[in-house]
Amino acid sequence: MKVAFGHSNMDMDCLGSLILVKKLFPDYRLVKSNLIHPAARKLYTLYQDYFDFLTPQDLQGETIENIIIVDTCTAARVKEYFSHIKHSDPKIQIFDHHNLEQCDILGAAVEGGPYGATVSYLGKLIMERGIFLRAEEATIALAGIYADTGRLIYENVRREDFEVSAYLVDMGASLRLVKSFLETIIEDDQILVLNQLFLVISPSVIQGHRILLSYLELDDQVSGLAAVVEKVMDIENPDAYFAFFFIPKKKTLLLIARSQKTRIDLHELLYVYGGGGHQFAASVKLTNQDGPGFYQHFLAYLERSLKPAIRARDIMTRNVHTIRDDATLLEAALFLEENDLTGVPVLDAQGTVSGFLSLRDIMKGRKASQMHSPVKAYMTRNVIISDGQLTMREVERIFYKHHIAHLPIVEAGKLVGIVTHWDYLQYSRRFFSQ
Ligand SMILES: [Mn+2]
Repeated sequence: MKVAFGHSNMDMDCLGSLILVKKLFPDYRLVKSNLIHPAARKLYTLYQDYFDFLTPQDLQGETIENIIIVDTCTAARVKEYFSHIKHSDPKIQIFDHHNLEQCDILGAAVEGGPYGATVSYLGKLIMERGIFLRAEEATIALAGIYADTGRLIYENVRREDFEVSAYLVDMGASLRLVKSFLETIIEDDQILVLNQLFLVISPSVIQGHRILLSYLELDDQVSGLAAVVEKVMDIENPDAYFAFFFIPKKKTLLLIARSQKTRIDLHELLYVYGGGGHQFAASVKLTNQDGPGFYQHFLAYLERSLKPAIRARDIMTRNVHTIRDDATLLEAALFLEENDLTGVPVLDAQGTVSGFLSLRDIMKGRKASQMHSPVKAYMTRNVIISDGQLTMREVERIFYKHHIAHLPIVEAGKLVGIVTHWDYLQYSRRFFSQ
């Protein structure tokens, strides 16, 4: 017998990968996990016939020659299947997009790459072999890519994710259905928790990061809490969110964390407590806990452990071009052109920033035929300046609020740098909101 399965608690990438395995390797039977991830439950319920799954229990007593594992290379995540596979020495082939070097499934051949989803890797094979898919199969597969890539916007996205998505749309994948499968807040108790969270979340600034915290006691376990936390994240847009859920009667504490800054590495932060995940999403479950006590303890830990946020001084351009306020507009125009600038801080005789001169100001002078007038006659006098301590969020706000493209940074009365749109965009591109 040849079988294929994914990790326990199957998600949509897992299900999408399995549907493609079935096309690529028709002589394999698919095996389902006894647990379906809440986010994949709707898709699974509606399409279970297409998979024609065996259960892990069905493997009992069978001789298994070949196994394909999708979407994981971690032994602990496929234990529920192997505990039923006895008296077999199967050849194992893995298709995955996680950290393949860390594979701990012994003797397995590992194939894949750093794609956004395992579906994308298998989809490439499907494309290379010119295999056609039914609209239903294409829809299931596309849901897998969209789920694992946040609709093709997460940092893990590669061009292959787009290529395979395009192919799946060609094969008739329904974007309308995919969208409905991606809706993660489905259950009434999730909505209830969402509403309760808005009453208890407290924003705070730790090491310059905007951090959201919440502590909520629940009567019992609620499934799909991670989706609720992500919803809050979407709406509130903090740098990171730490949501504590405590079930007093079970003395169980669940901490779900999400971040959108590389500087706040959640895996690293929660690893200490035996939890983990990855950089931007991690969780930890603790038993035998005093809920409020742990919450307080964790706050102190955060204050100590968070790396300070990037500030204006870290990204500003240091050697700032400036112009004296007694220079003529003509000189200023030439100066800007020579240095390829759209604006420049103006200094008075004492070297203090007294204004800002932009191309627009020069234009006004040109229209009035006043190019021999001094800069100070046409410069903008109410310059918005700041010190280097500003966080990136504050810089961004100043740009929007005052419609400016240059922010001179002044410390102890001296101009020490300037932050422009360009600096900000460079930083966002390279560091993704540090
Ligand atoms: Mn995956």
